[in-house]
This record gives sequence, structure tokens and C-alpha cells, in this order.
Amino acid sequence: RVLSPHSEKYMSIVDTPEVTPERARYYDRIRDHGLSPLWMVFNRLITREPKSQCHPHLWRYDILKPLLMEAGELITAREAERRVLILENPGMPDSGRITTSLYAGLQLVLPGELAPAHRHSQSALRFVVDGDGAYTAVNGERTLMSPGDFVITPPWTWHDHGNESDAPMIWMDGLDIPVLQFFDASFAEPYGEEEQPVTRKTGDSLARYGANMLPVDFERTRLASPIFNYPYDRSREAIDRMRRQDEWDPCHGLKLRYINPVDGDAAMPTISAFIQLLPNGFNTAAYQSTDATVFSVVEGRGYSIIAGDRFDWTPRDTFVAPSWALVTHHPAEESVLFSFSDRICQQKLGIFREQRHDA
Ligand code: GTQ
Repeated sequence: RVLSPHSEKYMSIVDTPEVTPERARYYDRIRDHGLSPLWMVFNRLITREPKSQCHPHLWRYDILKPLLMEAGELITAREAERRVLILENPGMPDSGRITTSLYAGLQLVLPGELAPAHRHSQSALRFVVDGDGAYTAVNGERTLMSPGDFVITPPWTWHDHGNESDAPMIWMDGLDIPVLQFFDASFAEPYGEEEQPVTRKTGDSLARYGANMLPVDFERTRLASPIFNYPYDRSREAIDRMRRQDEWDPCHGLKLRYINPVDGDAAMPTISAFIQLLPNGFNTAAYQSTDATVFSVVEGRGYSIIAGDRFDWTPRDTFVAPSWALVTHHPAEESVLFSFSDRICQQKLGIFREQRHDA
């Protein structure tokens, strides 16, 4: 008998025992005492391979943008607190999740608008998709944001956003909201005023921490990176110079991870982020990993095959690959993909796994 890779039988390591009338009566009786027989649910709890509710999916920017601009007429950033359309995974409707452990959304800040200051125990990243020159303020420092910039808001830091440019600004938010939900560890606080005071010069943290150096007497006060903004021109330059060497990873093309310069770990304690370059016509070897991954297309055009389905992408599109799904990329032009996942979390817990199929 041929078993479907998703069948209960294939995914399980034992057979679920039959329910006899005598056993059924016993199960009913113990339920009243807050008890449940493991052997009836073992196969649901412990599977041979990750079994996810998360579906592969792609959100087209040309469909999303007009809907987001419509939200701009329905509600102000101030009233909304954050005017965001959540990218909700179709396999997990109403969950506020793009993957099982992560949240993503597209945030709109119109010219002249403010998104009021608050802080929370969740970590947040911004990846700039459209517009130029709006700012986010973190810990008293404003950073101006341009397309492709990777900006972080570490846990429990005050942050507010504003747009003093003359065009709408749209970025992707990535947060670890479901992780905090899972641990029941969510705290949040409004600042009480619209904006936090600006106490540091724009660009100060990048100067101090972003040149492969640290201030001589730097003392670590938190887990997250002291750099708030990893500007795209620098990331792009790095991969562009690597490109000249013409050494490609069969699964990833050229792929770099954003780091905390203090310890070389991810920029934030729970979220890993990456940028990769794929040359024209480079068909990647199949790859699977336990970190479900959210991709944002920065440059180029092509498609990806995720768990057997094809997703065609162009710049500013967002797509998601579930845990352990086989992924291949097929760029039709030289392409740049930004991505983020919970990899750093899993690595710290010793549960991260990956499998390359490039033999
Ligand atoms: O910008 O602070 O997409 O607090 C969700 C929650 C963005 C933010 C989100 C948030 C923010």
C-alpha cells in the first residue's frame, strides 16, 4: 500500500490502539478527573516530521498596495495606533500569524502622520518596501528609512514612527507576537505622549556600532543589537562585491545573515534575518529547514516552488515557506530576497534542523 506523505500512518511512529467499549468507558471516566490517555493522541503530539498548519502563500504587492492606501482613507495612523494590514496565513485564519511562530504585516504611514510611542515585550523588525525618508525612533534616536533597509525595535524599547517626507511610506513589520503568546509573556505600555524626546543624533548608533567596531568601553545592556538600521546600500554593496568572486551556494546563491556586532548572533534574540542574491537563471537546489521563512522580494523577478506549488514573484511581493517544506528558487533576472524566521530561537533551543538536496 502506498502511503500519502501526509497520512496519519506515514507521519506516526506507532499505531493508535483500537477503542474497545471497555476502554471508551475508562476514557470517559478519567476525563472527569482532568486526565487523558497519551496512547490515543501520541501520533498527533509526536510526529515523524514537522506537521504544520502554515501554508505556503504569496501576497502580491500590486493587489495589496491599493487596499493599504484605502485603509489610509478609512483610519489615521494615530487612531489605529499602527495602521497595518496583517499578512495572515490562509492555513491559520484569524490567528494574526504568517507562520506558527511569527507575525508579519504591511504598515502605512502617510506624509505628516505619526504612529504614537509605545513599547512592548515583543521584538519587531521593519523591512522597507515602498517610499523613502520616513523615520522610526527607538531609544531617543530617529533613523530615516529607505527601501531595503532592515530596521529593528528590540523588546521593551520605546518606539514611534513618523513621516516627514512627501510620499506614503510602506514597510513590512515582522514580530515575534506568537512566541510571546505561546509563553504568555506579553507586556505593553503607551508612552503617554505622541513622541518620545529625540536625545541622540540620527546615524549615531550606526557610527558607533556599525563599522565592525565598538566604543572602547562598551558594556552590554541588552541581548539585541545596538544597531537600529542596517541600510540597504551597505548590504547591497556587500553582496555585490561577493558576487564578483562567482562562488555560489547551490541552495542559497549568495546569502548573508544580519548580525548583532556584539556577539555575532542574530540582530534580535528571537528573529533571524537574511539577505540573498540569486543570479539570472540560477535554479537553486532543494532546501528544507525547520524555520518557516517569510521572504520579501527586493529586486528581480522569478518564481519559487514551495512544497510543490509555484509562486511567481516581482519586487515588493511577500511569500512564506512553512517549516520543512521543500523550497527552490528560480530567478528570471538577477534577484535579491530579504527573509526572516525564528531560526535563532530554534538554534538556541538546539532544535533547528536543515536538509540540503544538492548532492
Ligand atoms: O510598529 O510598533 O505591525 O506594535 C504590530 C504591532 C507594528 C509597531 C505591528 C506593533 C507595531
